[in-house]
Amino acid sequence: TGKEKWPRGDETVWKAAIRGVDTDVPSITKSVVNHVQTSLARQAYNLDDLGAYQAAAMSVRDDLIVNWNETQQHHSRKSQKRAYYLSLEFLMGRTLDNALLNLGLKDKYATGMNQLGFNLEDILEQERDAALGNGGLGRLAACYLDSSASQELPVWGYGLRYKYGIFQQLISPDGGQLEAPDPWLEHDNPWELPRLDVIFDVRFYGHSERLGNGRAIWSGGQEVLAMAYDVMIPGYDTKSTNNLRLWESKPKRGFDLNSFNAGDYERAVESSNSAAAITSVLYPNDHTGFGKELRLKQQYFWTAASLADIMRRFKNLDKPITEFPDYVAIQLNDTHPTLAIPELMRMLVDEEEVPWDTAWQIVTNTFFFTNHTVLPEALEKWPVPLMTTLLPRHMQIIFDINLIFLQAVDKKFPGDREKLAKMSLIEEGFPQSVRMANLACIGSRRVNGVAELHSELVRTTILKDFVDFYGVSKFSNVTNGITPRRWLDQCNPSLSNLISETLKLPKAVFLKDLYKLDGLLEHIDDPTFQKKWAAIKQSNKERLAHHIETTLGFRINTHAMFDVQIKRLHEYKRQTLNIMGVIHRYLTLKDMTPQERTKVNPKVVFFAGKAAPGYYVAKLTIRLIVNVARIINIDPDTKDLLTLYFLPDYSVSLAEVLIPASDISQHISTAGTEASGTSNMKFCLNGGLLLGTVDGANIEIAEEVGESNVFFFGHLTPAVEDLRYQHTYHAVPIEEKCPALARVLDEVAAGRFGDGSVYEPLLNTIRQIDYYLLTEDFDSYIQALRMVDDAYKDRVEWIKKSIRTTAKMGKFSSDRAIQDYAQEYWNIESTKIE
Ligand code: GL7
Repeated sequence: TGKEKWPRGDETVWKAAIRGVDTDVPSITKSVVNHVQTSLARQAYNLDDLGAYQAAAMSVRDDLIVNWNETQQHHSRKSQKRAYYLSLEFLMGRTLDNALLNLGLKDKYATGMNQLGFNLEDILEQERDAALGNGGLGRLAACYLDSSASQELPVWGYGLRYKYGIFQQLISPDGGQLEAPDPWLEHDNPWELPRLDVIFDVRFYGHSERLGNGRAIWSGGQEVLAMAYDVMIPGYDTKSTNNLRLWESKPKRGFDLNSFNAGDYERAVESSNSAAAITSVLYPNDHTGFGKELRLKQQYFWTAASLADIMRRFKNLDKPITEFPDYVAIQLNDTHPTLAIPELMRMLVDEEEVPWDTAWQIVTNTFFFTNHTVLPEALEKWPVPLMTTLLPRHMQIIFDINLIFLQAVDKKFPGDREKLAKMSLIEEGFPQSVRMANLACIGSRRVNGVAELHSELVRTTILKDFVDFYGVSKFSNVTNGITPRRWLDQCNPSLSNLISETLKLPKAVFLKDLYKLDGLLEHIDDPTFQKKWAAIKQSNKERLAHHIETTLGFRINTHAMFDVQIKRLHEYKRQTLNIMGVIHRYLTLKDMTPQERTKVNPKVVFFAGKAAPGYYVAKLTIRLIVNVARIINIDPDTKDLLTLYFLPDYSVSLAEVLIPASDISQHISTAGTEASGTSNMKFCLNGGLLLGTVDGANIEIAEEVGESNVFFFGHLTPAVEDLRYQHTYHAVPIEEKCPALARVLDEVAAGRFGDGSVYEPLLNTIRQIDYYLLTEDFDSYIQALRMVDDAYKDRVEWIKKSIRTTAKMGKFSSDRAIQDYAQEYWNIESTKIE
């Protein structure tokens, strides 16, 4: 406001000394060298690329801190309502390149580093990915942070600072997946600021004593400390810089002094180790609700610390507690943070002495819940005995919420016992368990799915009874989005430049309003533009080939069509369908005469993705892919026409090289199983075409680009249930239903790609129940692949499809998605940081 008094000393001296963001090249080199000398304590003459990266990162960080401080002060001064995005995963990838782009300093740093004898591109490669996530859900959170900051919205992320991110994937000599830890913090992380002053106590175990007035006292047990690390999130083309706060667990006492004095050193450090373990590792499972005690501990630790922090910030505003929802909106990214609901109840009722009903009013106006999957195995359930031991007060609160809720249900649907049983927060069984999705649903103001079809499935399947109870308006859709800064400008700078030149618009215009890409359609028939477009795709294919040759030693034919499937290995995503399709293509090629083969388009198929370490069938699929590659890539009859690569250790950074190089990418989940998918959007934004099922966001992509620009195949969602029923009760032998697939399976079993018996369990998933319906979709899949081949032969048409696809991606910017959340759900406003 300018009215505050300068706290101490001479204001003019302070003001002259306060650092602004100095953006001229000499200031940049000065700051980098300064960090080399002081922060790194190294000499300029023996600096390597890693040191240069670290110094450049710290120099950029200085700028971010200035903006970040100003942004936070500004939001506080204006007492603005803020939104908090609680996510157990933030899959950030690398930061330096993104920060430079968002700050508009990339060229200047390139020049400055060049003057110091370094190549910026090489330096960028030194950074390790921050891989605090499994896949789509975690990367979505990262895109949403970028969009929030870019749109100048007061949004914070809250997550955990795992010491080890998602495991590194190695391929063993037999072709299987091996896991190694990801010690990503080994080289120090310049992008985080430890906040020694932001520390909270978090309690586990102990006992809860009811006081008779609705309140209780929870005491005893184990207390650990949550310490904050702040990660600055720069907006694009704005000063606005948001915060991602990650919690680290620490022991409350370094060690137990009594045991120490008694000489029992192991015992002395035991509790300290158990406290530190809470944030030691990211769980490498996705789409699974199966969790262990440590996972529940992580969830509570994180939600308790985050809520304590949010409450403290709210209290600084000096407003009545009933106004909490006017200043705070909390988005629950899937059910993982659902404990925030009973935790806020506990804080309000037990600590703030708010009456139960008022507290529930506050809670249900604060939270918003996003569901990310309808797969039954992913619905989180926690055993009541575990919850009672670990969080005795929360278990009481959940029972109380349930009692009141079920009374209301009974009133609305008198005597409908089945409904009560289905809607209860407690699932009967041995033991009983707490249904987290039900709790998230009733404790939130709104519930949303992540694509139109998915949101409809949420309404009509997993949360149907809740729709009947609350009415449909509580349940809506926000289709996912991706940030065009990283997924166009950063990963494909030449395409971004061409778009800018063609539209005659500065990049900042279309990178902030992606609908502007629509203007490309005017140029779609211009042969010069088409040539430039095709040349960029070609150079991206060469960039990928170069990357593969330098990292793995394979030489890739860049004149072939590049066909890419990159995502977590999961049966529902059907990498098996793809590999069976590859084998089918191989067998077909083998059956051809040399003359016939001359008419075939060469193709290179890429796979990448990790399997959950305990997911046997998924790991077997990787092994099959690798071993098929080993055979077909050296077959002299076919190797010029078909090769296959499994690229190990898929990551955000690898995606940034793969996606711009793709001609066609595969999104082939069984209809109704992939909630949205987000890489489909990334491929399309980079001019890659899509081969997919009528599922998730594929449908909305087709609505935008036109069905003739997408290669669709397979059964539709409504058919899936009936087909599964038939598979169970009226199974038709695979030889009859799908001879082409039967032949492929037989070849695998017969040992054409190494010991066939190894793959029996995988083949049986298809031969027996075939839950994911490969036998139903295989023929139409092969037909779709053929259509892709035919379409690719007409290069001009293909390029036009590619241009059209990019041009119609406006809807899929995460800026649009985050605006939906901000306006429809959180009710927060943008503010310019001057
Ligand atoms: C997922 C969905 O499977 C995926 O389709 C979606 O795009 C993503 C983000 O909404 O969320 N759900 C889920 O549990 N994981 C996902 O990636 C792990």
